[in-house]
Amino acid sequence: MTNPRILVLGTGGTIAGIAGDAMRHDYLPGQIGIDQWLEDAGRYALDVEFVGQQVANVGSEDMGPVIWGKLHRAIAEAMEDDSIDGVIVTHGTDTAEETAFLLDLTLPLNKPVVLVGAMRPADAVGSDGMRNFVNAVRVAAAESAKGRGVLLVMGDRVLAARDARKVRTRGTDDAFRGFPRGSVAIVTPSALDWFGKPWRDDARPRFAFPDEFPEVPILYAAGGISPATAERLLVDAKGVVVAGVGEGNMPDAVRAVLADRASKGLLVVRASRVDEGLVDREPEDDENRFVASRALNPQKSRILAMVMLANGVSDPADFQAVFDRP
Ligand code: DAS
Repeated sequence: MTNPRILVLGTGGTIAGIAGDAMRHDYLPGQIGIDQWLEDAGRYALDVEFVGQQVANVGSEDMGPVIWGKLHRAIAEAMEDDSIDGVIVTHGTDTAEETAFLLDLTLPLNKPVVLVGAMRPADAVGSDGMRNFVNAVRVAAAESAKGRGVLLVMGDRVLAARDARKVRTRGTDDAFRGFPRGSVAIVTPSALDWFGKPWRDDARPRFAFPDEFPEVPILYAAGGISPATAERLLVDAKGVVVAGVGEGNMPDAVRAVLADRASKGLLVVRASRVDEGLVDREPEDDENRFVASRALNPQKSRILAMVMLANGVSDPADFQAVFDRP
């Protein structure tokens, strides 16, 4: 029996970062190349064979369509390559949830795909990167990880891409949580325990990867925010996601601007600035042609909105059906 062969795509982030000293005075993301990283990981005798590819080496605040496109192409090829059993993407934690969700929506997924990052640089006191990576290897090499879409491994937790979100800027054990399902598994270097059965019975891509990403800004609602702010934000926009107060609410004057633009074809998604904020449809959403984000936070609502717009979706009812899908 040969060992599983795992493709590891490096994009940078803190997992590949260097602190410089215990106080992180000289912190820089994306300093360790994937070859060096995999050589270091080789010390742990993981019974897998690694194939490394440096896709980028950036802080994930600079993640976007160009690197997304490179990741999508590399992983789609790996799905067709019988010599690859699973894929790991090392990624900054700041936008990992967005990349994971985008790939979850647009990739063929007949093998495990796992995103992993770190809250502390590789040379920091209490660094978490290599543990997270070894955990990710256990998941990516597991037959039981198939049929679960793209997964994110952080802090001994396995999260579904659709649920994953970064909830803390510091700390290693609970920086990420899954909403609404919580963790779908617990993983350590020596064990992987799933909390349920696979849920993706169709390995085909749900949507085509966008040739071009439409402009979909996020309007962060707050007390007294002006309709003029909304108007300025909507220049060139094909859609807008509202990080609404409470359950996707906004000042009446802003709602009026968005309803007017929605009547002319703008996609308007009501999400919430509240963490773990479920946003369900309101009666006036039909009249306003608004879409409710349900369990998706604003940044993942934007990913879904861009993908659907790029795939030619235009009817609010069609958008809502996909936001509703667990
Ligand atoms: N350096 C930030 C990033 O690249 C944070 C991190 O990776 O944890 O997202």
